[in-house]
Amino acid sequence: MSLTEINFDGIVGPSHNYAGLSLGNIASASHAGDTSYPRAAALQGVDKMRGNLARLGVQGFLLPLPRPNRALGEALACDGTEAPALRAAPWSASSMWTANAATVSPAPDTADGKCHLTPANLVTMLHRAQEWPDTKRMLEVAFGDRDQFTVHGIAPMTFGDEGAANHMRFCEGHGSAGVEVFVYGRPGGRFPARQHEQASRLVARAHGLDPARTVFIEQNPAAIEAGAFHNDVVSVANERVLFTHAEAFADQQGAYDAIRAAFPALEVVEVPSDEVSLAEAIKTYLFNAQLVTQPDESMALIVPEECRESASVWGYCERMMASNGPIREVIPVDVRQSMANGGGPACLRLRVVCDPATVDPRFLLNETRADLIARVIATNWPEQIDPADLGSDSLAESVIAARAALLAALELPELA
Ligand code: SUG
Repeated sequence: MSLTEINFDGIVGPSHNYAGLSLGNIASASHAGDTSYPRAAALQGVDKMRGNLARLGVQGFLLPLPRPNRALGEALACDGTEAPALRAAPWSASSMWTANAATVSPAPDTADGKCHLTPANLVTMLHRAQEWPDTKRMLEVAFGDRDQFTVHGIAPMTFGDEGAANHMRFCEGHGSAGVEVFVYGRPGGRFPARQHEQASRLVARAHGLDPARTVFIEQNPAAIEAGAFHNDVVSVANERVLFTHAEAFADQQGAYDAIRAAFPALEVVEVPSDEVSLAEAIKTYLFNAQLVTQPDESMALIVPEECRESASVWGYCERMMASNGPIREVIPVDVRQSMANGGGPACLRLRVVCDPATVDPRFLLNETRADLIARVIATNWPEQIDPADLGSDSLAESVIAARAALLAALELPELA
């Protein structure tokens, strides 16, 4: 059994649009009303996956969920007179950000030696709270081997849970026992704190984590105020390395101390505010990066293209690459369509450490499948969507047909 980290990217759905639905997500708010380009968005995602497949040797994917969600439209009594934000919610393609699909605890961390997944309830945002039933069904198919995986029910709706975006794992190597760190927000600020402490704690208990190897940390309220609606907008971890902005946590030194007490090998790469301001970090999504271990054991940081366009951020990256630190390579990728809704490279992936042989192979990428997916997208995904189109019958037909074509091509009738 060889345990490997697999990144499962969300394929961008055919209804990808800019409706400004996420309060506290600056990119989503500032692009509200813009025309979106679902075909280009999904092809950008496929290109990112192809790059990572070549770089890492393994890559998974998750499928877009059924949209428009008629049940939500009916529950909202949508009849054309409702507010545009309500009309848009059943059309959201937000499940592309699979870092919010679930929290994952790999087998070496859990009491029963299985990999545990808890789908996130995403209750804070209406358009995201509709995701979990279909996400759970899909996870049960992809990770259907009951000897290896347990897919749990969601946390009760009273406790907001946003999944892996607020979860970090430290370990010597992906296959060895890890220390899991849960980052939560304290409510009461200008923007919602989407990850509640009680949700983090109950997920840790449900997964059977060892309390001595589990750490709970409060996110810096100032970071939430500045637009870091998930912790993965201001920090990312891989193996022994924490790459973080200096203002990510409520008590920065206390956070390092707490992680180090459970994981003494911790190596912190802290980006000081006078080199990259919190605002610039959030604008460029420097930390919404994929910090990955390459086959030669070196670490690379896969960042959005936007990082290269910022003098302070790219200057920092160049100094980091020239330094003796653990991150020697920074690789920009173009995910601009997703970025305009607040989703960088790290939002688009869910990390699962497991033996690839135990995953339903229909969710694993290879070159042939990448070509197939790209072809279905190029033929079926709408080229553009204006938010005023949402609600139209003809758009609904083409979005439904596009997803059906992808399920047929990938032979996944269970998800229909
Ligand atoms: O939940 N954007 C997503 C972005 C999620 C990013 N995920 C991570 N940080 N892991 C969100 O705010 C925008 C939808 C809209 O405005 O139409 C949106 O849902």
